[in-house]
Amino acid sequence: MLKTKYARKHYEDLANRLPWQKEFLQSVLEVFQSIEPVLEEQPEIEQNGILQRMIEPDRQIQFRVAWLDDAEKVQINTGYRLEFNSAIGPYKGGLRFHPSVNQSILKFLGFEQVFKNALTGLWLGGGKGGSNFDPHGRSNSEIMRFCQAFMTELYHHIGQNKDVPAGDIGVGAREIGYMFGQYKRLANEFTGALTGKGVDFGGSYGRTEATGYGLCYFVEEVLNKLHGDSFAGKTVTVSGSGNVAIFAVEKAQALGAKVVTLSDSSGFVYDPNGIDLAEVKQIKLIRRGRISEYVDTHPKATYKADARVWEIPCDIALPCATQGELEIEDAKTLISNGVKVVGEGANGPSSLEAIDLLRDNDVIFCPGKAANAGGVAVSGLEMTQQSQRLPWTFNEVDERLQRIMREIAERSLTAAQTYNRGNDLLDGANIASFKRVTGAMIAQGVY
Ligand code: NDP
Ligand code: 2IT
Repeated sequence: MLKTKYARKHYEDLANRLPWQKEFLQSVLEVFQSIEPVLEEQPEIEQNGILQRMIEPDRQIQFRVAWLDDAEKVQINTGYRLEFNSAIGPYKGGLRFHPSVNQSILKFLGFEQVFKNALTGLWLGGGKGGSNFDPHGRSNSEIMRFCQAFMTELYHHIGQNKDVPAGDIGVGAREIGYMFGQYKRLANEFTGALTGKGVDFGGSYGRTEATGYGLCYFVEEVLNKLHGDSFAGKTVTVSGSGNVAIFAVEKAQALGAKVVTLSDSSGFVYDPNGIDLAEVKQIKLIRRGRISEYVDTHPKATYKADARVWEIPCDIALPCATQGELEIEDAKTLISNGVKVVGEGANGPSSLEAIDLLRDNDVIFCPGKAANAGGVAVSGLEMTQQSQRLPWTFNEVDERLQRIMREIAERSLTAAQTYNRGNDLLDGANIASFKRVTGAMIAQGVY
């Protein structure tokens, strides 16, 4: 638990005030636990009320989204944008369309985003938004009408220098395209109020691949630095089968690993010969199907319903689906099967108990706020290119992404070592990003 009185008081106040916001409370506790040595060293943090200001979003916007389905029936969803912290740049973070979206999940994601964005070294504040809309089974026209209705309200709150949303679960290039079209119509100007756009209209090459590729660059760097090792020859399990998972598989394979699993919310596939990514892209990106369809064309692979991929032995585990997908029992299984690295492609996939157990067993734990920052980093590069009105090549973006992921690893390890936390990447990432945001908040005065 928390040792310093200041951190404990504000965590307990939050837990008493908002006990139902479990996801948010977990992420606040995790950060507070890491940064306690900084509180002791810098009394000005308490004097400036930084912790209580940091856990209260600058602004929480909630709105009705009304739209017509294909049967011309009125459908109603709730839309949100949480503008969390703008100390180091305009609010920046994804939009999630999933039935589970609520205030607590968005607060946890927005809070994480503040620190993640600080780690990239770019000028990006933190925010998150979305809707409880479920895109599964909806026609293309329904998706378009929903996106347009959603943007009709969100439009009032965003802008290239104010708040710049992007994709997340359920929001990819198609949805960003529809939302950008609606934004452009309403604003009557072509500005970069969203990232993840098509490369022909203000988007960056490499944004689609950035989170998955960045995750692998980060894991490769850390493996190299800490163990003189790499992906080559390793067995890797990946969960999820969306944007992050697919491009994590692509890069892990390119770096010489054998990836043997992918999953979705219904179950997972295990292919002992290694996942055939061309087939996965057909199923997921072209047909928008389910991962279970993989076994139709790959008879040596197996599909298991209602189960998690972590039961399959691996050297490197990459959770790339969603929060709460790697719990204590999963961590025990991974450890007993000899896992060496857990790299979080998703936001908050591991429970605090699972993280502690992994760290206690010398598994290299790469926290999402560091390991999956490649997506938002390339979003930041997209903003730069749009301001310059000059697109960069894929290789130029990819080289910058590699450099940013190496720098995040370096910043996290240096902070951990400076505060006597050994090579602990979670504490290091939290400390490095907290110090950057804190410094900016203090410099800008109380508001
Ligand atoms: P996608 O919508 O492309 O894919 C999500 C995948 O996760 C799908 O396979 C989906 O399966 C699965 N999934 C979603 N919810 C659940 C659930 N409750 N239980 C089990 N599986 C689930 O999203 P992304 O790949 O973009 O995002 C994945 C994760 O990565 C999220 O945590 C996101 O916040 C994080 N992230 C994304 C970034 C990006 O650039 N897109 C950047 C950084 C982090 P199903 O179809 O069955 O729902
Ligand atoms: O969680 C994340 O970092 C994202 N969904 C990407 C955010 C962004 O603005 O690109």
